Amino acid sequence: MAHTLPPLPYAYNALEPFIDEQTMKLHHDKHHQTYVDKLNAAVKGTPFENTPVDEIMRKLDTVPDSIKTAVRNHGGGHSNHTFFWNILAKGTNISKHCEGALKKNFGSFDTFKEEFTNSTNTVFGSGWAWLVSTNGKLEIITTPNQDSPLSTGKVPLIGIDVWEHAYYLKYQNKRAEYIEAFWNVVNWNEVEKLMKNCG
Ligand code: MN3
Repeated sequence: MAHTLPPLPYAYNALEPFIDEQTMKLHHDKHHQTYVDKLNAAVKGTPFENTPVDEIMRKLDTVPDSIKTAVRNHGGGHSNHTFFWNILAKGTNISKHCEGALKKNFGSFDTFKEEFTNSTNTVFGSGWAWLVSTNGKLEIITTPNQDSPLSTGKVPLIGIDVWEHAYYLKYQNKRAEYIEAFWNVVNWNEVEKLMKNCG
């Protein structure tokens, strides 16, 4: 079965005023759909047509060279955006467990937030910043374009899309304001679940 666009797990306006309805509509229905369509075009007639996208990204080095770049970009786009929608929600609180893990790895929640914000601000051009787990150790990384942390053996726990399409309608060139607003829509319940799964 071909890859399909998962429905947004909430209404387009659910993250207002931090992420606006119009951006969510375009971002999900147009940008994400395009990644899905182009991934399908690339993997048509190969076993990767029926492989869950996260699994494809984990074994990207087994993808034939002729389609590897397309799969890296569009499979990455599909995987990253599916992840992104799920870690967004308004009004959740960070759990004690989650806060403890961040404290252990970064010294304090505030230090983590500052380091994550700084890393996100320094992404040059289009890309993502992530909180990932690497064999249980938490770290902040950035990836260019649509590269997936899964392809380097990391488990994403938080991710922020800093492509201009993610914020330009509302924030224009003010990426720092978008990143500041992002902290209001981190779905800590989901982050907690992901953290527990990776130990
Ligand atoms: Mn995007």
